[in-house]
Amino acid sequence: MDTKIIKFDTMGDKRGALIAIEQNIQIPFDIKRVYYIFNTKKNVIRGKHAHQNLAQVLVCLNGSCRILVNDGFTKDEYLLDQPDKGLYLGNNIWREMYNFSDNCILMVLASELYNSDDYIRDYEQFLHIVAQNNDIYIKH
Ligand code: T46
Repeated sequence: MDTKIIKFDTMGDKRGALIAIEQNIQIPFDIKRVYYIFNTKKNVIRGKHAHQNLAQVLVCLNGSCRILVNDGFTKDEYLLDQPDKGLYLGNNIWREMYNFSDNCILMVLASELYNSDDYIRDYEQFLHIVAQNNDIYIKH
C-alpha cells in the first residue's frame, strides 16, 4: 500500500520544541497546498474518498484522530496523536478520518492545488479504478 509513517525530528531547548518540515526533504514532494481541519464534531467521519493524482502528508498538530486507509486490497488504521508523526498517502488510497478529539488540529500538506475533479467519492467506482489499474477483470 502506498502509505507510510514519516517521523519528523523535534528540535528543542529549554524553551520548548520546534519541528521544521521542508519539501523534498521530510516530505517526498513539492508542497503546493496546506490546509487544516479543526472543530470536527464528535462521531463525524470525514474523507470517504480517494484521489487519482494527489500525494499528501497528514500531521495531527494537536489532539488526535484515526485514519482508515484502503487500497482496494488491504485496509490499515493509523492513530495520529503526535506532531512529530506524519502519515503519507499516495494515489488511489481510500481514506476515512474519524475519532477526532475535541482539540484535534489535522494539518495536511498536499502535492497539488485543490481540484474537485481529482476526487473519487463513490466506493464502487474506486474499486473499479483500482481493479482496472491492476488489470483485474470485473464480472458484472
Ligand atoms: C483529503 C482529506 C485528508 C477547498 O475549497 N479547498 C481545499 O483545499 C480542500 C481540501 C477543501 N475545500 C473545500 C471543499 C469542501 O467544500 O472544503 C470543504 C470540505 O472539504 P472535504 O469535504 O473534501 O473535506 P474532508 O475532510 O472530507 O477531506 C479533506 C480533503 O478534501 C481531502 O483531499 O484527502 O481531507
